[in-house]
Amino acid sequence: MITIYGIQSPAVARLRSALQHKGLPFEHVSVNLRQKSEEFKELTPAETIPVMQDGTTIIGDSLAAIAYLDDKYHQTYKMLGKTPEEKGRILTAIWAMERISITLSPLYIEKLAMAAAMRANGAAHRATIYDQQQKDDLKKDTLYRLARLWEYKGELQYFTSHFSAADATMLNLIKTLQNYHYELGTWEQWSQTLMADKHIMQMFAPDTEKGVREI
Ligand SMILES: N[C@@H](CCC(=O)N[C@@H](CS)C(=O)NCC(=O)O)C(=O)O
Repeated sequence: MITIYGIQSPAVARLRSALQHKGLPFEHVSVNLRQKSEEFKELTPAETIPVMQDGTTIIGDSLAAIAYLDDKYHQTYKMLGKTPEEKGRILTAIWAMERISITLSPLYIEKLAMAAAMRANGAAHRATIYDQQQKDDLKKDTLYRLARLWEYKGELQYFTSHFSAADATMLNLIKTLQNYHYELGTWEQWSQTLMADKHIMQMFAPDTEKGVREI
């Protein structure tokens, strides 16, 4: 049985989606990010969720975990493409999205009032709050980058021939941006179409879903 540490978060949803598509059984352990336990910190130098445990293998990044799963369980559904070319395309799209996500973290910190908890966890240097001008600039820049990604995706339904980690990452990003009341136009419609697929939609653990235990 594979364990995912962490449950309701964008990066966790991306990994959960990979396990669901691959048909590999897994369980969640919840993680208290506001007060990180020693048990959690021992799992990962990054101290972020998700962490994935498969037997004695422990991986502390969702994309690294997906790459591991594609290699280790190579007969299962490929989340990073069926060919090296698809893999390159998927990872390029993901990098463009990660570049957006990194700039959004001050909004997340403000919305969830995370600054105090981050400081308590020794992460004060990241507890930044944007002023209104920065928020306006961020929105403009984000919408520009989303338009570039729409061009990059092109006429295809997915970034490649089939649903992949790039599409899962984009669904996460759209959900996050909707929380900040961004108007996303065509991406919003694209997201609605994909989320109508039950198999895809299940990547997001409901707020009520709990891990088998909490650390
Ligand atoms: N690139 C990492 C990102 C992980 C990440 O930033 N996780 C967030 C939640 S989505 C987290 O653990 N934040 C708490 C912190 O940074 O202290 C991955 O894909 O696993």
